[in-house]
Amino acid sequence: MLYPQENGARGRLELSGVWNFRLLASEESPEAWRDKPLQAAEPIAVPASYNDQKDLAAYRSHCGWAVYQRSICVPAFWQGQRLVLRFGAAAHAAKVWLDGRLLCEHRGGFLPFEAEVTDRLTCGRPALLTVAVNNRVDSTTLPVGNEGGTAFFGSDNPGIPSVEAAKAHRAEQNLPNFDFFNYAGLHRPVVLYSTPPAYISDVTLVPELRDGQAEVAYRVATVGTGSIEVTVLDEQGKTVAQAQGAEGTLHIMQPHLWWPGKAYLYTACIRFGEDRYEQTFGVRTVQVDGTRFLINGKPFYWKGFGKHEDSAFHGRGLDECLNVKDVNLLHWIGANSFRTSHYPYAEEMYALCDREGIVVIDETPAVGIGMGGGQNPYTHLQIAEHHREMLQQMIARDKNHPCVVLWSLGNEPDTEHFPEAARAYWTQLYDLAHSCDPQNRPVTMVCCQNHYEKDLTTRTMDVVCLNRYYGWYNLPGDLDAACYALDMEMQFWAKQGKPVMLTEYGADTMAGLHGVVPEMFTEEFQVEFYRRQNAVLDRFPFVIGEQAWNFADFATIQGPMRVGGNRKGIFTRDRRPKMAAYYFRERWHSFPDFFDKSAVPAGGAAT
Ligand code: BDP
Repeated sequence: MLYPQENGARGRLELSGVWNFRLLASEESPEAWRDKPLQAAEPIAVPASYNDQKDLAAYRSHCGWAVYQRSICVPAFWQGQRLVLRFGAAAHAAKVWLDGRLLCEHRGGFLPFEAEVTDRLTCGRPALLTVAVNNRVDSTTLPVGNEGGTAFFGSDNPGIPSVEAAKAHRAEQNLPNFDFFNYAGLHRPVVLYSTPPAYISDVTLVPELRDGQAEVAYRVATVGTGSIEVTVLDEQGKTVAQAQGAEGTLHIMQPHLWWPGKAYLYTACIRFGEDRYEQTFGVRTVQVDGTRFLINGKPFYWKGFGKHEDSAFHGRGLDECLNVKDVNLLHWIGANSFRTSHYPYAEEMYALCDREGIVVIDETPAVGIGMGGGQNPYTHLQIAEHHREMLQQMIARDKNHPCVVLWSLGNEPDTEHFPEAARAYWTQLYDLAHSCDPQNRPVTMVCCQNHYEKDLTTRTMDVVCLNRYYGWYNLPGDLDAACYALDMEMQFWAKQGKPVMLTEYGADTMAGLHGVVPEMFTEEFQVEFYRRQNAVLDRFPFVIGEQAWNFADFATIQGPMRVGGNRKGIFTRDRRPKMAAYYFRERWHSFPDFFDKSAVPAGGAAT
């Protein structure tokens, strides 16, 4: 789906601002408000999560429907244009009405959806826009909810009404099966955009390098009649290639390549009748070769983080200022990459990474695919079809971004207890990702700390991505044992012939808590944790990257394991550096983004 663009042929009306809002009780139906102004409405900012905009437990822990409403008016001078209403993301399910008539419904809280409204709006006349969002997560959603209720420490608490309701799956609770706060609402921009009646509906660009020249295969999808022209401009606005027709090849002589840390963007300017669309792209190649991950033919070493879209007040809502700040902190610390853990991020972030040369692992919202109590998630959860849709939609949305070089099918599913079922489930998604990505990028699935010899799935991926908590959840505090265990596991991966990356490893750290003896939760422990484990990783040539968990502290559900959220950030939630930030800054600036690790002698026993 194309990003809504404002240009000589297309208009874009931002619907960001303060809307009317109301949380609904479980017995209330959002339909009641589809055609009349919300009563007792409260102000709510869009885009943003609603949860932290008012200090009420009801906002924070709401479960079910909430209704947003405002009036919209398309300017009279847009008359004759095709009009589309587009939502960047609405978590997690949405229903949209215009003047009381249902316009569209959507499932999935992290990808855009849109509906044509040309025949539903009269230019120059206001219309009532009502949007209901439902934040429920359960066994049919991605991410997955935990309908069975919280973990009941020490006892199963018989006779407590809320506990009994949860056990009977009747709970009015919304419990995540994942470790980030289940923020909800209209998280990304809502826009009304126009195109001419005959319009460009999709653009696909696939750059290849041949003998030092770029051959960019292109395809333009259109609706209506007209002829297509494509002109490629370089960063100076100079024409470097041209072509006609719906598909073909653009030849760029002596191209500037897109490199991590040194981005270069071309713009494909597409004309189709009255319509125009400008699609930026980079010329770069990506390939897995043995145990190496090659960008433009050179072995790349991943330095970076798992992140979250998370900040004070906005929750998971798009904050472009925060995105710019985060990318600048990535530059400051010497990182070259991050993973969009655990869902596709706002489109604006990928555009920023394209421009800033940050490499991205793009992840679906498939997190929480694992159950307690010996249940098989692959038979118990009803997510397979939804998962396929989310993967296809994510790839369709992000396919042209040069920053995206690896797709992640999901995070930390159970691959150990039902190894054959897991392999079958993930293999069909792996094949689907390869078949629907026009650039055929490598594909991974991020594996949790498990019995890696029993797991049959992780080893089948193009890149082995491991989340490991040696020294934290596993062997807590004992860094000697942790390093020994990590080394032991690496000896296993050495035999698999795949590139391996740590996509998560980390230690909760309270900023300002110090200890001469580095004990858990102190800043000294976090530094020691990474210093010791990185020394192990450095000894293995097939280890192609390290992504610390997490870039910054982030909000989670309350619980005995979390002190005001997850504190594994290298930065605090308000982006102040912990001691480990200086450790990584020194380490990551001390070696380049590209180097041939096969020159490093293979590792031995841990120290
Ligand atoms: C991993 C999850 C991540 C958690 C992290 C942690 O992938 O979402 O936040 O553990 O516990 O298992 O800090």
